[in-house]
Amino acid sequence: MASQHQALNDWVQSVADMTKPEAVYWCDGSEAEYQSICDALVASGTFIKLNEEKRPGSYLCRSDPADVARVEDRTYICSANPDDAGPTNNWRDPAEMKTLLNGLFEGCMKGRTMYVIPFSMGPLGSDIAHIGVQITDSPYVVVSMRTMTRMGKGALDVLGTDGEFVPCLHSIGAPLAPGEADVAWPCNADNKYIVHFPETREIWSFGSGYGGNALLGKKCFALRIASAMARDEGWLAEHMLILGLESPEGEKTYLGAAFPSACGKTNLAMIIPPEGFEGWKAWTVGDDIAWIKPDASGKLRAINPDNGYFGVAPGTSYESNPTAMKLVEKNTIFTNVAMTDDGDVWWEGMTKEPPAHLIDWKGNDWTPESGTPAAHPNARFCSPVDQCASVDPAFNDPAGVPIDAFVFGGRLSKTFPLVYEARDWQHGVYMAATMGSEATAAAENQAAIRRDPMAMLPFCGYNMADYWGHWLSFNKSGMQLPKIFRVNWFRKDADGRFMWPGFGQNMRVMKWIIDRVHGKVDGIESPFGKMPHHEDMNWDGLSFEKAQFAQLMEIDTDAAVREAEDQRTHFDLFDDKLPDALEDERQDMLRRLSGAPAKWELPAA
Ligand code: TSX
Ligand code: MN
Repeated sequence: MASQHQALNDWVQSVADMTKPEAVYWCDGSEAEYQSICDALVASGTFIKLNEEKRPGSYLCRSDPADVARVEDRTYICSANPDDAGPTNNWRDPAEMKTLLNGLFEGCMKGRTMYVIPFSMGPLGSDIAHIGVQITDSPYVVVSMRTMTRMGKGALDVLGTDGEFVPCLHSIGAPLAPGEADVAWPCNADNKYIVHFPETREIWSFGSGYGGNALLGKKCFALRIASAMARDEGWLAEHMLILGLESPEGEKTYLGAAFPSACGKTNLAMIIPPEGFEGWKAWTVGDDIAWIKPDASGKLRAINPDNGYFGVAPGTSYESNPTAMKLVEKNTIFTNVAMTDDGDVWWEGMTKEPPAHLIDWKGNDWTPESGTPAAHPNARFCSPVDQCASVDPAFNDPAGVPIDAFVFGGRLSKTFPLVYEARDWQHGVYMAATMGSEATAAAENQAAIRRDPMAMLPFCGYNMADYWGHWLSFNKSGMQLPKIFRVNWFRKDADGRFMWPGFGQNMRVMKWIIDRVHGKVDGIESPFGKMPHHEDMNWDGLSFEKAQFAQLMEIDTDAAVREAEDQRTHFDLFDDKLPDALEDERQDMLRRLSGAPAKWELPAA
């Protein structure tokens, strides 16, 4: 046995007895180990080595076309009481689910190697970090976990002889009979189960090799299980990027920001200050997940539990996110992107003109006339954090970084201004609990908001209403709470054009936010919350007139009332579990709107 930890060794042995692999291998996390597994994946046909000149140290992997994304309808929260999973999760009885899983896992690794992956989510030994051990029969998962986590011997050392770890059991569910030939992406077509036991802090995942279904440290552990741990222990596990903004004077302010998918979260995490922000720097702590704990003085401190980026490739370009493009220049595992004739990668949105010929994500010839996407829309890059040019110097600081603001966003074409600030913590929790994005524009005049509270809808490991209660519970004496903001980069004018240039220009909004944090500017009271004066924003390098800004910030009172009424159907889902404070805030919002003019506008001076 390769560990000093008896309970871990016993668990590994019991899993081997159940799954019956051909071999058991303990990962040490070394470079040599990574390279030899990548070489084996090339030899077996799962990986294609990319052109060493164009994309050094990088590989292309094509998944089974039926195994391309997280499977939310096959994702379960198994708590003793269904109320503890809540109406937004799939619940199953823990004992019944264990029986089902035991059946599926029996002999499921026959003919394969069972890998044991000790890993730390967060800096090794940090008080905010936690240890997991993933067992998997997928070598693709092993090399991806090495990039995405602090994996191997260091994690075992932290674990010692009796440390706590979250057991993460994964199988692709595709045993090999003696002599049976393998396929490039084995998985289970009939049975996929992504199962969480928050009360015993266990994860069992069966049947899929892809992303969040299989790299269990990320969504399964760092969000679903960790959110339940955080509830019990008084901290927060959030679906947030962490961004550090440094002024020319060297003052540094960190914020956490949560957005639903397709809002450009990774782009914001790697924002480059535009013209007019000379001397400013933006630093990336994380692009996806934040673990946030109050310190002894009541200040919230955050770490990024990840050690790499598992980002959506399509849409990423030197124009939209040069830092991400440089990040993936080398030592990157690409999954389901297209391959160029010279052994490099391509995806939709990378260049204005597509190449004349590609091999698409399914391995077929592709030309611009093909009429199908060359890369799968959920194609991914998996790259190590230290290749990110903007990585924050405090990325590995075990103490984390102090958080001064939380920012919540959505993709909303109407009604919602560019930025506004919560009146207090409780109002901010209400703003975050009601956030969401427009369901993709099918019927333009009836764009319903798909609610995604705190961007945690698919990731909260317990009842969402209790989660809101947990957020509200931070509002107590002795805490130094961050200010809370809502932003919307996606408002459109009557002609359907984006009213805000977005991308690097969002730095102007970020600067107003940190000026508010440091008490350098006032906010104007509006029915939604506090808003910036035009003259309190830095407009150097961008012509954005006062009248244009007023339009971007205006509130159509009827539309806002309809929004507040629509929030009631969202709240109704949670019955009597809904914290009273949130309904109180909704009523306050309606009261403010009842006293507002038909069209609320920023005051002229
Ligand atoms: O990522 C985006 N961000 C955040 C950047 C820090 N995107 C990309 C879409 C999400 C995947 C955006 N798209 C943003 C944004 O702020 N804003 C928009 C909308 C937009 C699109 C194109 C333009 C402007 C705004 N083009 C021109 O103005 C020329
Ligand atoms: Mn995410």
